[in-house]
Amino acid sequence: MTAILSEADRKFFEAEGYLIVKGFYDVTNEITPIQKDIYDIIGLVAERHGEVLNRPRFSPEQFDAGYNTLIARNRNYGGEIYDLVKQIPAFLRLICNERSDALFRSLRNTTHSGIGAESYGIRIDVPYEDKFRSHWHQEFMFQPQSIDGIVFWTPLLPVSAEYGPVIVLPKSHRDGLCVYSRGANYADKQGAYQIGLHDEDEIIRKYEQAAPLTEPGDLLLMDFLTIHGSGVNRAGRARWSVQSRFFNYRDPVGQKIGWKASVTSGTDVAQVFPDHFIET
Ligand SMILES: O=C(O)CCC(=O)C(=O)O
Ligand SMILES: [Fe+2]
Repeated sequence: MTAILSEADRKFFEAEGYLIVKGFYDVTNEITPIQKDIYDIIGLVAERHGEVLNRPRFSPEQFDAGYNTLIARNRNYGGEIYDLVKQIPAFLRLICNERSDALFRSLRNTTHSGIGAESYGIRIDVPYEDKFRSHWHQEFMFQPQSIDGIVFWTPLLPVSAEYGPVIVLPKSHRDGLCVYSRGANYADKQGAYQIGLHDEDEIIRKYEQAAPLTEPGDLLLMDFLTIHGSGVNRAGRARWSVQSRFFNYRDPVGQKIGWKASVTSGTDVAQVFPDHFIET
């Protein structure tokens, strides 16, 4: 497990706080099996609700056939599918595969990597739906495991501009953990989604924006301190993507706070980061 990344890539990641690794995953062996199970789960959920779907046979290009139709009939079907696809063995194999782990350990020069509880999943970003979009954030505020953690993000379909790729603010990781508030800009949102950057506009204005285009097999890495957010999906189809995160048990900050679980698992980040949190 040596030389997973070129020296240039490694330097780019350190300097910019993100990196695209083209073709990191083997599409046929690692991505297609996930797509196949998603296709079948969509069918099984439809069946469970007595919904008839007329759809083409499975193909990697149209693995989510029927999803749009189903959520148009009842949006809750989408939520059911969202929870179920995280339990696909091929997905779990992908997120903890040896090469990803080795890549993390080598980037962070550590012997002890971890994957936080509920720190991984498959996003299904439905066109024009705002409710579940991730607004600007740094991962560490939502996944307080180690400050040097890294997000691994990979698409299940080709993400062109109309799909609203993830927007990254290059070099923002260099300025450290921002101050956040709850119940300000995002007061009308659900639970963890209420937490947002304090003085968001002012902070975002300081950086350039990058929205890299990706296709199945490509890997987007983001430093846990890099500010990023969801683009707006204007395509006629949901943007499906896999996210997972590794943290470093050897990180002193993580050790001090006790490698906490994610906000969605119930961690109260206002308590974990009293100096980085304003309650409004
Ligand atoms: O896919 C997105 O829109 C956001 C992804 C994200 O915030 C993450 O993977 O940490
Ligand atoms: Fe994120």
